[in-house]
Amino acid sequence: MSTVIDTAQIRALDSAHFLHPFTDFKDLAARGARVMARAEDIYVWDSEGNKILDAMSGLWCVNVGYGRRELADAAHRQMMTLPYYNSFFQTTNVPAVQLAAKLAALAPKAGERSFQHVFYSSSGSESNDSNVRMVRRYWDLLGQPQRKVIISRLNAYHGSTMAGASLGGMSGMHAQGDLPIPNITHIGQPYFFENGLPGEDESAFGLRAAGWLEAKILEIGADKVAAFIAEPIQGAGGVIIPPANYWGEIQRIVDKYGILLISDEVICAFGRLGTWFGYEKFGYRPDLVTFAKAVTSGYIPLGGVMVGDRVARVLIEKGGEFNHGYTYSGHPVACAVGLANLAIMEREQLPQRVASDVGPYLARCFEVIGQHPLVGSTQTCGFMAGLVLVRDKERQEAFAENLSVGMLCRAHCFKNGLIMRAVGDRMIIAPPLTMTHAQIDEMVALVLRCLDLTYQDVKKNGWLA
Ligand code: PXG
Repeated sequence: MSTVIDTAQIRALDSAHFLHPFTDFKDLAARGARVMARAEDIYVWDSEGNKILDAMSGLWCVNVGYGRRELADAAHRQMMTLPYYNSFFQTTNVPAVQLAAKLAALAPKAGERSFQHVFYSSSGSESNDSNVRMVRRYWDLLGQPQRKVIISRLNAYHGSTMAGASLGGMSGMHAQGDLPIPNITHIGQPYFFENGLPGEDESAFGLRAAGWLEAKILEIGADKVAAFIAEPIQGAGGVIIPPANYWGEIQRIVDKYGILLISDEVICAFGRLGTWFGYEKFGYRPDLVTFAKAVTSGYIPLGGVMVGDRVARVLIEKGGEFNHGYTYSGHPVACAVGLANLAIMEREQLPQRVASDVGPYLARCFEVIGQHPLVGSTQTCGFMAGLVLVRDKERQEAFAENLSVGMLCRAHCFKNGLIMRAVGDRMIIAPPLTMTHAQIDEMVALVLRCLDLTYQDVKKNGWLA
């Protein structure tokens, strides 16, 4: 299928009318946006005909790949049957009910930490706003209204609404709009490369990093802490994979003080780590789970919170009316696409495929990438991976921040037909879970070529040690 787009005209209209997210408006208006025209499988094409391998699954969401007719058909069918109805006034709809039941069935059973209930939104940000509302309501209903503080982590990403950006630990976001809102506070992230001490091994660091949570709880007063929120692996923060013992220690601490644990799985759920939910991979037991993105593989906006039995019981039995919700909570078309998407994942066994086949293969490929002279180290988990660019491989020395070596590398990727994200000097990928071995090989060859080109640049500029 070919799409004829007048690139110059679309660029001009874009500059004139479209304010993009996380964008320097003036800068983009001057340079002109790349116009994405179509997509198929793991590739996207821009309006000038360039074919690009999308190693980021759009923005961590297109887990089943592009061009799935089943998802379009599910949306079409539902639009012709019931395109919209609200869930506010004692009404419901079939896809929303079926998807909630499906999500409950996919979550592993674990006593009080089982999940029977879903609260819907249309995005990860909204879902985390809902989490704040639910967590505070929970403690109010239990007669502990002083339990208000939610602890999060620096360099976490939890969305871009007022609550989402406050929960997130991005200093650039806090600097705009008087954030964080009250009663949200942050501890350090479990990033060994940056926060490990000289001579400290990774497991000692894991315990020390988890200990920051206990120290913060004691500093605030345990009776004032409502919840701890974290991503299983920090995605937008740069694929920060915590040490193996980190999550067990976090679980011990939240249990000791009775505080709620929110697992923000907007990136890590739905097969990304080789499990349906990221918390399964690390063996912890959250009370609330945020989801969005890959629940529909990004084909249509949908998000929500899976509400564990501990919280649901209180909200249901003691709560009366919960004064919170969205026009699109339980949107029938979005939920129908969600159901069709999960059916594809089940039929093609995508989580299992990541766990036992393409995940381990990607890990082996990244070991090879790790030998590149520009690469300090690589990390993979399931079907996400990161590497850090360094000026001195031997001494693991970072480049000066103002050199923006990551952005240089990203530019080479775009020019050479590869989408790879740069977070500072960390280069990261999260490809569609459907990739074949041959496609992984193709991606790895592109990564290596772009690393070579970046290496030539930094060498020429005299930036190496
Ligand atoms: N939580 C997590 C863990 C996320 O990754 C959100 C919440 C917010 O979801 P919505 O649907 O409101 O965007 C996200 C979103 C990046 C990038 O640069 C990552 C996200 C969004 C935008 C950019 O990696 N993740």
